[in-house]
Amino acid sequence: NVEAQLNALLSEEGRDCQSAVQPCVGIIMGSDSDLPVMKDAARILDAFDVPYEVRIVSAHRTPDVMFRYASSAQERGVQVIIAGAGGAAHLPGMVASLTPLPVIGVPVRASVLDGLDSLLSIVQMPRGVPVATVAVNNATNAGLLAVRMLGVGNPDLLARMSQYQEDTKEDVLTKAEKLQR
Ligand code: RP5
Repeated sequence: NVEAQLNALLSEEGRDCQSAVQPCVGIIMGSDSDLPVMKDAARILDAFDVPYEVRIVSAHRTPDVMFRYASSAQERGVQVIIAGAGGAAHLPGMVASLTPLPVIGVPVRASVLDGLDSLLSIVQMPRGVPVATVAVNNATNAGLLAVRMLGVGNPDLLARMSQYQEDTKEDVLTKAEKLQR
């Protein structure tokens, strides 16, 4: 069930969201079936020590919950929302329409159309309601983008992002060197 999966996710990461300091990022998803993809965003936020909350919020199954979540996020101190959904993935766009906060959309590969349906649903937002869309199933990039957004007002966080980029570069160079031997 959802609770068991969330608890497993949170204990795996050693983080108890309930007792964490004020969450800066809201990670939401349309279904617990999105969790295997969306936990990658949580992993990144853990790595950067960014507090977050995780919620199942469905645009079409629990529209009232979605409305309450999105319209109260700013006053609760959330600064960025990462929203993942599959199929007719209207969750990120609906949430973006209910809050002035930046919303990052994660298209989840969840149907026979291999995620293209989710991607187009999220990326093709009409003018006026932006959703920053990452690649299909790429919640890692959603987490990284959230860290960069928060880093604009947090020089320490931005410095850690620079270090992450440096580490990524070193990792690639090391692998390339090994291949050449
Ligand atoms: C969407 O429908 C969810 O985001 C999920 O990706 C997809 C399938 O949901 P389940 O039928 O697995 O609950 O709302």
